[in-house]
Parts: sequence; C-alpha cells; structure tokens
Amino acid sequence: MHEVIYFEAPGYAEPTRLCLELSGKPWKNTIVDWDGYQELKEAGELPWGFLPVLKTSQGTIAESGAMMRYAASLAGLDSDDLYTQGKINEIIDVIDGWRAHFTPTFYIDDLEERCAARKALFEPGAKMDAGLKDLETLFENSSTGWIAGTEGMSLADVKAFLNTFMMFSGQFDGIDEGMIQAYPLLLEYHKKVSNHPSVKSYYDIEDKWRWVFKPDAFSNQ
Ligand SMILES: N[C@@H](CCC(=O)N[C@@H](CS)C(=O)NCC(=O)O)C(=O)O
Repeated sequence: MHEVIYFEAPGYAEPTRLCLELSGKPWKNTIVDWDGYQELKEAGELPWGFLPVLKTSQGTIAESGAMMRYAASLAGLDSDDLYTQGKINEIIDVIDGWRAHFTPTFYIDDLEERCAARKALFEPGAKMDAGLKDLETLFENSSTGWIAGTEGMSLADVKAFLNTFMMFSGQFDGIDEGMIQAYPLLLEYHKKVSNHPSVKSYYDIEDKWRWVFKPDAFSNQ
C-alpha cells in the first residue's frame, strides 16, 4: 500500500494525497510532528532530508513534484497525448512560478512587514494577482471547464485547485478568505472541482485548513 508521510498541514503533500485518493486504491496517510520528522531524518529514511515522502512497494520517492506526478499517473490524471500532457505540465510550472513569489514572505519575521509584502503581491497586476487571473483565463477558455481543457480532471486541476484555495484558508497572515472574491471565475472553478464526487467526499471533514476545499467554502462571503 502507498504511504504518504508528512506534517498535518496540507502544504507540500496535499496534491499527492488527493491524487492517491482519486486513484481509488488504498493508501496510508501518516502524520508526523517535528520530533517524528527528526527521527525519520536521523534514521536515514528521507532521501534528501525533507518531508514529504511517498513509500511505494519498490522504495521511497521524495520531492513533492515527483510524488505528485507518480500519484497522478496511478490515478489516471495524466494524458496519453503528448501535447496535452505538455500543457498539463506547463500549467503546473506556471502555478509553481507564481507561488515562488509568495515563498520568500515566509522568511519575513516582522508580522506587519510580512502581511504588507503578501498584500502587495495581490495588488492589481502584481505576481499573485496576475497568476490567479491567468488561471481564470485558462478556465474561461476551456470548453470542458477543466483547466487544461481535458475531458476529465487532470493533475493540473488538482494542483490549481489545492494551491490556489489553500492560500485563503487563514493560515497565511495577511491573506484573508474575502480576498478570493476579487476572482469570480475562480469561484466558479472552485464550484466545479469541489463538487467532483471524490473530491467532495474526501473533504467532507472538519479541518482547520481544508474547509477551503468544500463546495460551500466561499459562498457566505
Ligand atoms: N523540495 C522539497 C521541499 C520540501 C520541504 O521544504 N519540506 C519541509 C516541510 S514543508 C521540510 O522538510 N522542512 C524541514 C527542514 O527544513 O528541516 C519538496 O518539494 O518536497
């Protein structure tokens, strides 16, 4: 059975977790705390010293992007068509591109400065704003409503859905849930993905972060 090991937060592991869930195959979600992480590291269980990792019957895979792609293949969320798969990967890279502008804000110690830096990224035309609007354009231009124009959900949707809406869960100082209202097409996209039967049932839980993945998450704004 596949096993994901990571902290409790969605973070780097959530796309792999959701792909494993969508695969319909049994999998194990192992949650560790900081001490658990240190133990795994000291035992040499982490190929590059970081979490998450994915344990398979053949060995351990590290690096969240590689894990996510492996799990997506298991779930049939990739495409046999080379061009379509290229576009799926392109969207994933574009999302990683705008997220890379957000990551440095984690290292700003001063709370006020951190919030200001984050809010600046959401100003019209700034990196996060532009990234989210790019996703809206992809959604608008898709004849199926899936972000890479595929017949069904693809890994690009898993990535776009999780990485986008995770931003608004309240876990990041300076970003509040109301800010998503500036992106009406993303709210439509949220409706589409969150109502996918397997996504809906997986997130039918009480969780301090994952409420953003539920169908009615942003409807009371
Ligand atoms: N490139 C890695 C980065 C993973 C990463 O930064 N993991 C953090 C937790 S979110 C970690 O293990 N931190 C422990 C440390 O910095 O000592 C990936 O994509 O999986």
